[in-house]
Amino acid sequence: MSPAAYQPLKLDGDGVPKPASRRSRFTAITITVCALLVSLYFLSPLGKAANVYSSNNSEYAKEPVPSMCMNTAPPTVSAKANPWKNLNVDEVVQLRSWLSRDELNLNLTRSDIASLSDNSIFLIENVRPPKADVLAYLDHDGDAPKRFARVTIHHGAAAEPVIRDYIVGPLPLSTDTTIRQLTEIYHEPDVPYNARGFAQMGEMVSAVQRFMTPLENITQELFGGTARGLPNDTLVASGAAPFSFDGSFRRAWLTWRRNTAGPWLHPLGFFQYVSMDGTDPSQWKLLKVVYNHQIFDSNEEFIEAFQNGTLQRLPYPDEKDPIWSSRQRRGPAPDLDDRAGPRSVSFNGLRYRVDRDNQYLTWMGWRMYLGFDRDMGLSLWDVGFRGERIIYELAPQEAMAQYAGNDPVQATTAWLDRYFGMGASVRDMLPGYDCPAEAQYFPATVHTALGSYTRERAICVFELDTGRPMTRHHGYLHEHGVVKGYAMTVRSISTVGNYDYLFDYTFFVDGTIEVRLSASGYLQGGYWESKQTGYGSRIREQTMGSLHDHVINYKVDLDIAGTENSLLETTTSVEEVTHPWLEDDWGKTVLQQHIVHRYIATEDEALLKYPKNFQGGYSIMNKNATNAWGNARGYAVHAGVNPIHNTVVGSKRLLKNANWAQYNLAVSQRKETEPTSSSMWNMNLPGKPTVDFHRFFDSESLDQEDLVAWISVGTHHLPQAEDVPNTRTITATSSFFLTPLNYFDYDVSIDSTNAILVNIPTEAGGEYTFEDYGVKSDFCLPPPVAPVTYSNGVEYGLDGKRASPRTAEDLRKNAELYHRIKMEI
Ligand SMILES: [Cu+2]
Repeated sequence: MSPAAYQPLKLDGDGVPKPASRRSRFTAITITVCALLVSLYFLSPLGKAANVYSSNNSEYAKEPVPSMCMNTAPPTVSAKANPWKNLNVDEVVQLRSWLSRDELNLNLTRSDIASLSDNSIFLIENVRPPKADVLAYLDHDGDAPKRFARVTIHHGAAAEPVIRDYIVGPLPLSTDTTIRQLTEIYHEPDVPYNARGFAQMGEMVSAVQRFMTPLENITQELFGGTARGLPNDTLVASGAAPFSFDGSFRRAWLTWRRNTAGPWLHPLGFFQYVSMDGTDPSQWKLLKVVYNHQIFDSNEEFIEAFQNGTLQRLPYPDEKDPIWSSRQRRGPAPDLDDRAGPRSVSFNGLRYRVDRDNQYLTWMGWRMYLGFDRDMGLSLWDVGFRGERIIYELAPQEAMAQYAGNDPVQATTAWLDRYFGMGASVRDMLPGYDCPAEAQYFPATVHTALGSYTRERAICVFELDTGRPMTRHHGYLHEHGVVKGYAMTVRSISTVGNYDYLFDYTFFVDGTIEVRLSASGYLQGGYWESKQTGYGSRIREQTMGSLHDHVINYKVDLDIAGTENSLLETTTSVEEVTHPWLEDDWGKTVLQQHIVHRYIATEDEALLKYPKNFQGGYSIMNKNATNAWGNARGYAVHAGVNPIHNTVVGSKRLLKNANWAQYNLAVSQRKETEPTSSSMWNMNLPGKPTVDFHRFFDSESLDQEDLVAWISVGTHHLPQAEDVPNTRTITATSSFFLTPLNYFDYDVSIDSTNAILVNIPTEAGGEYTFEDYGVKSDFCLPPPVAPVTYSNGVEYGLDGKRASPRTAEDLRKNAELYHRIKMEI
């Protein structure tokens, strides 16, 4: 039995709780019964009053008992219609039907039954409207921007199969609606078919079955498992990317693993290199087999070596302790860990307002709209503070992970996870675990080739006492006090195969924003043997974690006092100077530091790294807007945790498709034709990327122009035993801050009334008094924490009708195979 979680509190006349004195078992039972009765009263229609104390006739009747906290829903706010809201399911269904009309000659086959040699729709979603239209709408009461859809079509039936994007609109569909190819945002007008995304994995099944069936007896003997396409298969495969260099081929290394909890940590050291060239899977070929550093050009050669005894074998897989790679608890729990930990409760009611329909929220002077898309999930728009826009768009762009190792998969893997879709990989969060118990949730709807789905808990919002003062000082003349360190976080989590990405946007009362990306989930484990030394760390008998870098890029379209901004470089250097007043014992010179400001004139100088020792930094300023002290107003990019960039530059598998990863930040002129630093096809086109980031930088002026900062975060991931079972978000995390730089005339957090000012006694030995600006925390009974519930969301077929719930096996296939090309055959 656990000890009592807390001692009941007595309340004195002014409602201040005091620790309980002696209590008998009888009185403890009595107060429990009283509290229950009072709670029932306030839950009944009679008990409407909030935050008042009540009493009854029992022994404890004289002691006030708090009522239930009544207002647990967030206050509302009414925003203009969200210009970035995604299309709804009906609109997408209507668009599919509109696109299928004969007169368009698109010759489309339903995506859920299309083969690779058919034309089919891969994606339909909203187009983000031009900024000028949105600003006219939001700032000048102009018309709502016209809505358009972006449509991605796989032209598998073309003589030269190709992928094309189209713009369809305006919406809603009418006789004015037209379709045209979207090329202006890409550096290559047509996307090679070999760079295509996966709609479903069926195309791989038959091919891989051909490659594995002849090996059934051998895999049983070497690995204790088989992959025959049966429900009880014990081996699963995963492909490594990229699949192509320039679109002229589509090939992948498959690595085989045991089909158990956390299969990513159960590699077998068995690899097959397969060709997926062309649209006929029956023609796909097995090109190589690699096992224990022995290379075979065919299955037949491999079988021959196995049968004639020349195959040098790896140790039989370790099958002991199957829970080690699961998330089941193990080991003794720490002292007092049987008690639930603390949770925060907004006793006075939530302090942020929401407009659920428009996915809009405000908190402590902040405002923002939320957007959500297939490629990168959550994005923030029109982020303002104290009535002024600071950021037009804040959106992740791409997530890179480049590996190293002495095996065909780890040595060649370079993921760009936009390919799999951060939005498509968003999962419902676990209330009270992924976000604090009182967090509010926003839904997101994503459209895919096979239909649409809505997840109710795709985004959470919560306010938290950071437990650390925003500012404080101890002093004597109205100098002693604290401003509370409250923060509001907007979060979304995407599980892309083995990894879980936590996207956090945290807002502070001084005008600072922290953008943070944390990772958890499973390592992409490699097979441990001594030749892997130097490429990671052994984490189990036959498993290693492989060395890799993560770099994630964000688009930050800052608008400081308008759209005309400049890029300021600040550096501090050391100087030795002579001053006339230095005629003293210390000599005539002094060494000191010195600030140098320089505006960076053009994009040519704007591919940037943080200065050594962080002596200075970069900020977006408006030269024509000054604060009261004559300083240009601005926002600084401040490095947060793990301010790294990519280590390996120039590798062929990331040659030109993720050049932003080389820098901590880069600043370019904002253009409608350069909306994003990557594309879903970039992963498979390192030699000929659809979006070539370096081409944004073409000598254009950065002097009082609309600027975009492309800011990266990341981690050098040197895996270790503590990555098992899952990587920890406390160190596998990276962030940057956007913080006011002479934007205000003073630190505006001092305006907060959630603060205290200490008055020292006027007489010696007198009592301290406090100014708390009338803000007092209420005392009410928070509602019980609701039991955890979970949902996989609502799925819609291509016809817009709700699909039947999936079985666990089907859910797993649908999630994992799509995102990490994991196949069960
Ligand atoms: Cu990692």
